[in-house]
Amino acid sequence: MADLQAIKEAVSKGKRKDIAGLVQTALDDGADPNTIINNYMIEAMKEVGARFEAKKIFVPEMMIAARTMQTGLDVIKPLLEAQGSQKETVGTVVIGTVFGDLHDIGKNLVVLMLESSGFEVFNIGENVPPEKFVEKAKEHGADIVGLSSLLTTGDPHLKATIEAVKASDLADKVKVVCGGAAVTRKFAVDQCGADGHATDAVDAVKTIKQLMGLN
Ligand code: B1M
Repeated sequence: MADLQAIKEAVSKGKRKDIAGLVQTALDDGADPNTIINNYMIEAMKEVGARFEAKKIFVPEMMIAARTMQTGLDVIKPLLEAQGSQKETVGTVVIGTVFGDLHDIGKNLVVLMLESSGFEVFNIGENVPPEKFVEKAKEHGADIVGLSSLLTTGDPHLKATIEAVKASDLADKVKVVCGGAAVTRKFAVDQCGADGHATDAVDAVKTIKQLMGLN
């Protein structure tokens, strides 16, 4: 019988050795991969963030929790990838985490969801300077540039990246979509001129499809 609470606890407590088995058992018992991710793993990471903020845990514990989540995601990944494997490419996305920010789990989830929805995605990594977003968007003929930002100190870099895309000759070809815990719609869209903002990976797919006129 699937013990989804045990998955949440394993991520939250950083029980990396247990997580793959727990996730596999849950999948074998018929649990929905998206439910495991959204209702248990991401919730666990929110708890981890709250404990970090309250100074009950520190960076190493946060890191171990992140690695545990990643190990669990690796079990789910092939299932989500298979959902997208038969579809034709519906658009091209270049995505990265903004300069100064090394958080990658949320961005990688967005990548997974986009790929499973038929997008070709170029994941250009973390700590990405504005000019690299522009360069890679040109190189890959992107329809969308996706920016992920988890730190409030990333705000100026998010703004600089949006400005760099809008100042380039990509401006009328490419739409910029932003997301991540530190980013609000007000800041990204209203103040910085991004074309879209998404709250989670499912919303990212929906927002990008809307911007491309695919809905
Ligand atoms: Co960091 N960290 N961290 N951290 N970390 C946060 C973000 C923090 C909120 C924790 C806290 O204090 N409560 C806080 C930021 C505070 C702030 O700026 N206001 C923080 C801090 C302070 C730091 C350091 C500065 C700590 C330090 O060193 N003193 C440091 C910074 C390092 C750096 O980047 N330069 C740091 C380091 C780390 C670790 C390396 C230990 C680790 C990251 C490991 C990794 O990513 N490989 C880590 C972790 C794990 C977290 C928390 C706990 C969890 C992040 C996560 O993976 N969540 C986080 C607390 C929190 O977010 N509640 C925290 C799960 C993930 C699925 O969610 O990333 O939000 P998320 O992605 C979601 C949505 O946001 C959205 O969809 C995703 C899926 O639903 N989304 C998009 C994301 N990108 C999108 C793009 C889109 C659309 C949607 O369109 C393109």
